[in-house]
Parts: sequence; structure tokens; C-alpha cells
Amino acid sequence: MDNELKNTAVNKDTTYDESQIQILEGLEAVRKRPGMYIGSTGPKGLHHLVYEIVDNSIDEALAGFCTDIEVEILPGNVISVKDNGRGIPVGINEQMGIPTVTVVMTVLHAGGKFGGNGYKVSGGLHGVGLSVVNALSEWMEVEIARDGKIHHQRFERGNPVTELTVIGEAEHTGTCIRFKADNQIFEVEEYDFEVLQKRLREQAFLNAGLRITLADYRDKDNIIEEEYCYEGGISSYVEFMNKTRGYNVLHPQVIYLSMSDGDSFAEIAMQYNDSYNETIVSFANNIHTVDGGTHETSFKTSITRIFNDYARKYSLLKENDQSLKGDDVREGLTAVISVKLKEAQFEGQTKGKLGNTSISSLVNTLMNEKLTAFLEENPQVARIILEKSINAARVREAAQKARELARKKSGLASTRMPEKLADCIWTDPERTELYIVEGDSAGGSAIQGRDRNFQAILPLWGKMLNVEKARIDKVYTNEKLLPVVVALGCGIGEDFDITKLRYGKVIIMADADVDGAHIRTLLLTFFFRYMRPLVDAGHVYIAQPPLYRISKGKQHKYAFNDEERDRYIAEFGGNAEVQRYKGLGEMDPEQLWETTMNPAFRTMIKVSIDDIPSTDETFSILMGDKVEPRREFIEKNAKYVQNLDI
Ligand code: 0RA
Repeated sequence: MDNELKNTAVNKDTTYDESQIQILEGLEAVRKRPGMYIGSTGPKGLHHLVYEIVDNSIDEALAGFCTDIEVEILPGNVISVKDNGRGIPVGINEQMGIPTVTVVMTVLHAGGKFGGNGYKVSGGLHGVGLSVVNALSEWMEVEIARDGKIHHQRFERGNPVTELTVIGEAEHTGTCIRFKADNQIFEVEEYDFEVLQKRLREQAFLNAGLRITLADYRDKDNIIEEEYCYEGGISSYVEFMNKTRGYNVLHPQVIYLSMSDGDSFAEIAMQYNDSYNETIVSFANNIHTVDGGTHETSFKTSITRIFNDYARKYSLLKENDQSLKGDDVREGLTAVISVKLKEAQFEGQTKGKLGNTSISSLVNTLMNEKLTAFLEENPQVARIILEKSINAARVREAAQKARELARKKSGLASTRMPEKLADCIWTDPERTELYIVEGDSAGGSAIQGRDRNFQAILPLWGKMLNVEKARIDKVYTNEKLLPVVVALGCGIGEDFDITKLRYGKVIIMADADVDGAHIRTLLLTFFFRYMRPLVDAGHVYIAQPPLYRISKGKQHKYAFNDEERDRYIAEFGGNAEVQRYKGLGEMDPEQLWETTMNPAFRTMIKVSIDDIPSTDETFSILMGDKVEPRREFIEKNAKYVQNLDI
């Protein structure tokens, strides 16, 4: 009653009713089309809810008022996010006639990340996203410590179900938000600790000194509590990436460069390692720009030019030497680029690419002035890096020659296909498939069992190369990989040209045992490192051969796991015969066709890259030099391994 009176007093006209209508319509819109606001209602969307809430606390930290953010996953997959900022204002909002916090929690913000024409700028739009998460929550509660009091309000599916009420005294300030995602909206409700861990750690790196904690209390026998706080900011991030990938760094200090030009700020941290990989991660306003954009492009152009200039100036490159290419100077480079700007434009289908051209010149100037100065002041480091780049260029040039030579010598001219390839009749890549098969006997079955109109078979032969530890010149001379390159027809590395691809589906078919897993991993590493666009465009598949054949009399069924096997045995009513396939070679051609190759019945796994930096990390760990990160990975992931016939 008290509150109603207050509301009426503040509202001189009918705004209150209108506000109510606006709120209800807004919430309705979010619940009707959740995908528009949080991307999806699957696991990604679910985790996005947490990011939206945490982002508001980070904004408060960017504004300089918050140092600690505590995130908890509570039993029942309830999320709690608590910060020590100023607290969301609790006074009555003049325009709406209700407390500001209630407005923030219920009114759809015009400048949301999805839809609308503005984009989120950290430090700018406080409270964006809270109403969206609220609308998609079965319930949400907010507790605000402010003005000496603790204020509380509860919402259900976005609607306030209590007034904002004082529930206690407080000496501190801050905001605590708790919510349970609505299972009427989301297909899943389990949060993945590692997904949240990765994102929160990333945010801690991007906001130097900010302390973020993450705790998981869902399983009382396995409570996890972690803290992320990095005084070194993005420099610590670079160190962390080199370390987790098991790389040896070439110079002890991370190179850190930063510059601002009034409206925008850019910072770059970089450090070289002794691998042949490039790991560049970029951000705009703390949002990961998965597809790069103007900041990343400008960085790459600049670094190539600056290293070339330096190498010429100090005669590390002689007059007749070719200039260093981008790939040469980025070999073994781990870098983080982070820019902050007003009205960031995110482009592309997944909004993962920064479009603002103004940031190019800032990054360009930053690199020209600061990196050049760094090289002049640290000639020993400059030498080490340049040596590595020049060596990379030499290897690249040698590889080019080796390839030309290999072509000439073995007659591997563009049209001559590998001897082992059993090609198909059709040539339209929209319809054709290449099966890459380990072993001759399996290859033989596949050749006999296939539909030769559209299915080509390439049996692999000889010693495989671990590309994680080798350079491109070795690939061109590897007897196992070269036929794959030639059969696909599109080259590798810088020369890769997807328009020349000869088969729309590239299917790895290997045994369901350890050796099969090994060859699969080696081939995937190869595709990831040397034919990334092939994977990106969704051309790579993994065949799924059955593990068992269950038969009784004239009936038979194939089982792809132990559960299916047991079910079929039960269905056949006992006395069923179970044959276990140890390898593809044990299947006759008809069986192989029927179970694994016939498009009408087969199941295949389509290989996609969710997240390039983590895929990169995984391959480095699995196939790289260091044993310790690999042991850790295996220990952590052993629980996911099924059906491994060890
Ligand atoms: C609006 C205005 C102010 C702070 C906030 C919102 C705020 C929002 C969130 C969300 C999570 N934590 C938060 N902390 C603060 C400024 C208040 C003032 O001027 O005192």
C-alpha cells in the first residue's frame, strides 16, 4: 500500500500504466524469440546468461568502482553473481515511477547486443542484458547493498513478484544476483564448469587486477573454488597460453605495447615460442573477435612491415633476399590484441569481426612507434625474433623448391593422381566423397564395397608424419601425406585453394581402436594446421564403423556401442551370436558398405571448430613436445573415452 501511494505520487500522469505495458511487451518479446537476444536456447545460450550478468559487474569494475566478482554455481544449477560495486540504484526512477533497479531488471534496453543498432560498449551501458536474463529465468533475485541498507526484490519469468524491500543493514556496497534459467525456454540446464572457467579467466586477463572467483557447489563431494586475478593483464594471458600449450619461449619478457588516441585505446602483448604455430587472439571492448577484423589485420600488416624494415636496416636481409612474408614473422608468435572503442561495429554472420576502420590507424601508429622503439632498445630480443623469421622464410622457400622438384621428379604434376587412389567416376565435388582409409586390407574392402560413381578411396600407406613437430617442407616429402594433398587437389598452407577441392566430403575411416584414434588425430592435426579452410567449411567427416554384429538365424543387426549391443541381444531373445569387429579389415565389402559407407544408413561425425584458440591448444598439447601438459590433458579427459579397445 505504501509503495502504491509512492508510485502514484511520483507519477503525475498515466506513465505508470504505459510503463507496465512496455515492460510486459518487452518480456513477452524476449520469451517468444529468445534466440534473438541470447543467440540460442542450447548450451551456448544458457552460458550466455551468466556472461550477461557478469558483464554488468565488469562494467562497474571498468568504471572504477568494483574490484571483486564472485560467481557461484549452486545446487540445482542456480547461478549467483556478486560484486562489490556501487550497487544498482534503488531510488524511484522519475520517468517510470518505480525503483531504478526494477527498471533495470524489467525494461528491455534499446541498445542490446543483438538487434537494435547500437552495440554494447563496456563502461557505457550499465544494466544491459539483466532484463533479458530475467525474462528467461524461472526466477531471479537481486540483493543490493547501498545507502547503508540491503534491498531485495524477486522476479518470476521477468515479472516482479515482490516489492523492492529493505531486508537488513549494510556497511558495504554491491550487487548480488541469483537466478535459475527457465527450463521452459532452455533445452539444457547443466552448466559446464570449464566453459565458465574459460570465459571468466579470459575476462580476468582482459581486466588487469580484477579479481574474479568461480565456485561450483553442485556436488558436495567435489566442491571446486578457483580465483582468477592477473596484475599483468594481457601480458599474463600471453604467458599463460604459451605455458598451457607447452611451448618454450624465445625471450623471457612478454612485449607489451599500448596507446590511446582520445576515443580509443589499443594494447598488444606478444611473445615468441619455439613452435611453428601462430596464436593470435583479439578482442574489442572485451568481446572476443573470433573472426578478427580491422585491429587484427592492421597488427599483421604492421608487424610484417616493421620486421622487414628492421631486417633491411641492420642487413639481416641482404639486398637480393626476398622480403619476409606474414607467415614467416608470425611463426611461433603468441599475441593478444585488445582494443576499446566507442560504437564498436561487429560484423559477419556471427558478429565476430570488428569493422571499425578508425582502429586500423591507431594500431598501425602504435606498432610503428612502440614496436620499432622496442626493437631498437632490445637488440638481443630483436635478433632472436628476426633469426626465427628469416629461418622460417628460408624453410618456406626451400619447401617451395622441394614441392616443385617433387612434382617434376615423381610426375606429380597437377593432374596425376596418386597410385593408390581408387577414384570415383563423377567429378562434381558437390556429390563426391573421398574415404581416407588406414591399412591395405580395409582399403581393399572399401574399394570393393563402395559406390564407385561418387566414392573415391585412398588407402594410406607408409610412415605418418606428426605435423605438429614438422615444417611444411617435410609435409611435401612425406609419403603418407602427399597422396592426401594431391588427391584433394587444393594444396596446403598459404597455397591452399578450396575452389580446387575435388571431393565435397573428406571422410576419415579408421579402426575403432587406439591405432585408429592415433591416425585420426594425426590427420585432424594435419587438416587443422595446413588445410584449416577445409575444416571451417565443414568438409571433414569421421566415419563411424560398427563395433559389433549381432545375429540370430537369418537376422542381424549392427551395434555402434555396448548399450546397443545389449539391447539387440535382448531383442533377439538370447542365443544371439555376437561378433566383435576388431578392425575395418574384418568386415567384408558388403558389410562395410551397409554399415559405414551407404549414405542412407551410415552415421558420420562432422568435424567443426568451435573455438580456434582452444582447438589450437588441444592439438599443441596432444601432439607437441612437452609430456606434462599432455599427461594432464589425458588425466582430465580419460572419463570421456569410450569403446577404446586397449
Ligand atoms: C546503473 C547505475 C549505476 C550502477 C549500476 C547501474 C550497476 C549495475 C550493476 C549490475 C551488476 N552490478 C552492478 N553494479 C552497478 C551507477 C550508480 C551510482 O551512480 O551510484
